[in-house]
Amino acid sequence: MTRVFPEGFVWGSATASYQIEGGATEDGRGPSIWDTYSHTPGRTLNGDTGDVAADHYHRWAEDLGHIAELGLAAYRFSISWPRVQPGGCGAFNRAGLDFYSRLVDGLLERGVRPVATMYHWDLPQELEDAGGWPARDTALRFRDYAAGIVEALGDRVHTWTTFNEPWCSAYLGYGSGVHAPGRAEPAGALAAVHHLNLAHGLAGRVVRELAPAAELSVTLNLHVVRPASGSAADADAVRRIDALANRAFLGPLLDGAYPADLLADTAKVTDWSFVHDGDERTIAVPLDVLGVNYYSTTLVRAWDGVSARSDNDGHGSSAHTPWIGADDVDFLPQPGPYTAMGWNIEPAGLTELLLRLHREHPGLPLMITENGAAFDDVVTPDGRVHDDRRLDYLYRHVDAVGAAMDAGADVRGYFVWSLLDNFEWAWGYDRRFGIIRVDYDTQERIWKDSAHWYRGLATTGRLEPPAPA
Ligand code: GBH
Repeated sequence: MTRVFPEGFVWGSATASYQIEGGATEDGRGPSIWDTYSHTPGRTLNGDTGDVAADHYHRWAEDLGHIAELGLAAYRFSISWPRVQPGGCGAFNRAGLDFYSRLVDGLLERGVRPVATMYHWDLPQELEDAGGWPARDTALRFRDYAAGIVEALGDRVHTWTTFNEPWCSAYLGYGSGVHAPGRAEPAGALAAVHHLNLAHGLAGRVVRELAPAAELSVTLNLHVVRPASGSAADADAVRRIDALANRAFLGPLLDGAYPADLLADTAKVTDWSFVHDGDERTIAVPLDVLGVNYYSTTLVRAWDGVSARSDNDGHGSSAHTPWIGADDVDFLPQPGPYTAMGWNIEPAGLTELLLRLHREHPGLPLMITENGAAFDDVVTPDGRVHDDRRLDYLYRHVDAVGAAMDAGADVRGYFVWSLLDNFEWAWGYDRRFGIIRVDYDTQERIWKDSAHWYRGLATTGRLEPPAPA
């Protein structure tokens, strides 16, 4: 079936600074927690680092050409905090700000809407040394950083997104430790949740003041959590994971308060005294649009304490759980098919998620700020990449977005993750999410079949089923 998206629906693609830029020590950039982490033996697959990545720091103009040729209406990128403010506080680095200023101007010249994320995981190392996100001061430093970049780029940026997936920063960075800075401190992870939320509120107010014409958003990786059975115990496991994964952010952001059940569930870990009077009001700065990243679903059951556990919950190589205070919840494998990340492919979960948000927060515009898939791509002798499975994944998820819109969800746009193959965090360069292939020996960019297909979608707004292979 052909699906026609409304005029003005925004088609874009997304990247993140540490994953594509390289230029890790150039023009005054300071170290981030991901430089430290990736250079620590054993932390990333094959010891890969973002030192060079897709060399976007030098090839940005070529990459702008690809964005324009794809016919995209918007480009979502992130600003590297240590590139523009190397120590995380004090002086800004002119050369770093100029890089993003050129990028924004280049997008505007090509008629592409700049969507800037302030923080996609690359905290200046000096701030981590001072305590990182478990420390309240980091949120205050973030406000000053936000003021510096909004002053420099201001209204030229169409949408300011404060954070990308604070869930990952808090729980993977400080809970399970499979992301930088690699700490496993349950109470610290919950403090990080709060300080990330607080930093969002503080920075949001800066955007309102300094760039009143810009839109304000935050991007969350919300979880679609399903129970293994109809039992009351499994329903309670869903409730608890939903609290940690979703409502720990949606609550303060949209309802002005942390959910009472979250505080009760985690009372053994912390008393939440890091939440000061007035913080929840600060966090609830009105949003213009909520960014939603979606990849897969989560299946849970209450663990009976006896049977073997599946533990399919993103522990990775870590012995520590990201699910603070929920050690007795078991994460079950799902039926597949899977992407190269081992994530279950389930487009209906995206429709379900969008309709939940529509139901619980009517009137809040939504944007899919990431969706995409890693597969093992093969380059044919004539230099093509027939990435049928990625193309099919994208087709079915865009269709799922359309289905949610048919049912009333106010979705404004869709950004494919990712424009380019890039540094996939703990998985290094082994996992490829790009619609454009990067040859890491030559830095040559090659359009995969999915890129050709996406250009058709972006330029017509018509979603056609992929031609059978
Ligand atoms: C996004 O994170 C990132 O924003 C982006 O930088 C990254 O390249 C892209 O996705 C692809 O990975 O722990 O049980 O929830 C994805 C967030 C968090 C989704 C961990 C899958 C694993 C299962 N991911 N989650 S669980």
